[in-house]
Amino acid sequence: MIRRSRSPAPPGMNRRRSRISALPLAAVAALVAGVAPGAGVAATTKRVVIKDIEFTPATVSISRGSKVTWLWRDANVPHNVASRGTKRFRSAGTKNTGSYTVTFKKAGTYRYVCTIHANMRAKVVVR
Ligand SMILES: [Cu+2]
Repeated sequence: MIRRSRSPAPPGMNRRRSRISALPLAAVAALVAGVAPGAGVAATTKRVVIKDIEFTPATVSISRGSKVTWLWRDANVPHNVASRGTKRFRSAGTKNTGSYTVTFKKAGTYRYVCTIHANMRAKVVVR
């Protein structure tokens, strides 16, 4: 049911309405400006898809404080995510579905593998 106002809209109403609809735009602009605590660069989350016995993309570049989320998309082949060297991160066990997220706080190159498929190698570059 539609409720109609009995009196016609007062003059200036259209202008007031457009000013109100401009408010969310200002909020979006503030988000785009990316006010990140501490660092001057906005934190982001990048995705790596695990499919066809590959990490795609093989290299992701992010800024410090950003995240990488790995998404398991190989229904019939289990995989894992395991860092190499001293910078450690490792997904729990091997699996076929789900996701795993790591927050990278320090700059550097983080190489990782799937421990059951020797050819599955990739890296995260944090600036
Ligand atoms: Cu694998």
